[in-house]
Amino acid sequence: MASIQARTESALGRWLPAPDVAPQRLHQAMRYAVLGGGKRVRPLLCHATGELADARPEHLDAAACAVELIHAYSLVHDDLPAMDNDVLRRGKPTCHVEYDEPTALLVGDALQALAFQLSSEHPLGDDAAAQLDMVRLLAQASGSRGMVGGQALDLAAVGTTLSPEELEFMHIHKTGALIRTAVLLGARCGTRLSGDQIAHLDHFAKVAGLLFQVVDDLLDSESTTATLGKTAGKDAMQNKPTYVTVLGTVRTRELAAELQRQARSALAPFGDGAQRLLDLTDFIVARKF
Ligand code: GRG
Repeated sequence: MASIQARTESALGRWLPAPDVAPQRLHQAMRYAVLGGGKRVRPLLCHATGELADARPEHLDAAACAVELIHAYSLVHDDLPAMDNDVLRRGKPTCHVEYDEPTALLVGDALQALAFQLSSEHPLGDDAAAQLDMVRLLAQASGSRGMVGGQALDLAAVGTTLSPEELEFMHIHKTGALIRTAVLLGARCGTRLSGDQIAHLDHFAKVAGLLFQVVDDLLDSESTTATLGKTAGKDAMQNKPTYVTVLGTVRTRELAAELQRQARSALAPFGDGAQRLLDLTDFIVARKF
């Protein structure tokens, strides 16, 4: 994990515009928002799946970094006063606090554009038609039928109650869509996997995305700001429905355990080859931030 995290950090550092290139302040803010923090869960999933598919590491770097840039943009925009209004992210002041609101808005816009430049400019595999479809997948997962749609539902849910099904629908989009795409892009960077095998991985990815969010809700309600590196208890403070408020802590823990079992069993057909994805599933559950 540490070597993929380091590899991702260095690839992101290379692909982000240099801090001394004009407009310097914007480029510095982009680097501030992306580098030196974050668990890099999506790149880790992309590389682990790509290994199963015999993908070339340099192709996986481009796919993994494109997903991570979309993720970083979403965090910068989510933290803005118009949305979650948060001052702490990855243990440091949020982008709009360190810089200013207009800059943070532009940072998110520019990171999103960079993700699509990267995924269309650098080879993600040896087949141009497959690459075009991968760029399409990333766009779909990022947009109104994916992450942005989930965020719209999240904002609309403030002060309301949701059924468990509505909550799941929101999280499958807000958090799950990009996690799923990290896995699918990893699989598609290689050529070794059959359609059936990709379908198993897709099932794994959907469950893992939801599991990630269920654990996130538990952490938000049970952990501290110092450990999380972001404001703890934010969901309750903002009167947002979460798994903890909808199901209660005990049932949320049971749900996490059940999703962890489902994710592991979706990987069973791959035997030992899926060890890194199994380890990442356990990491998603055991993580402290
Ligand atoms: C603003 C378009 C737009 C979308 C925002 C992802 C998101 C949608 C908002 C983030 C708010 C949030 C707490 C979501 C829950 C799950 C999540 C994505 C947590 C943060 O991801 P991690 O834990 O973060 O992977 P690091 O910092 O490790 O990269």
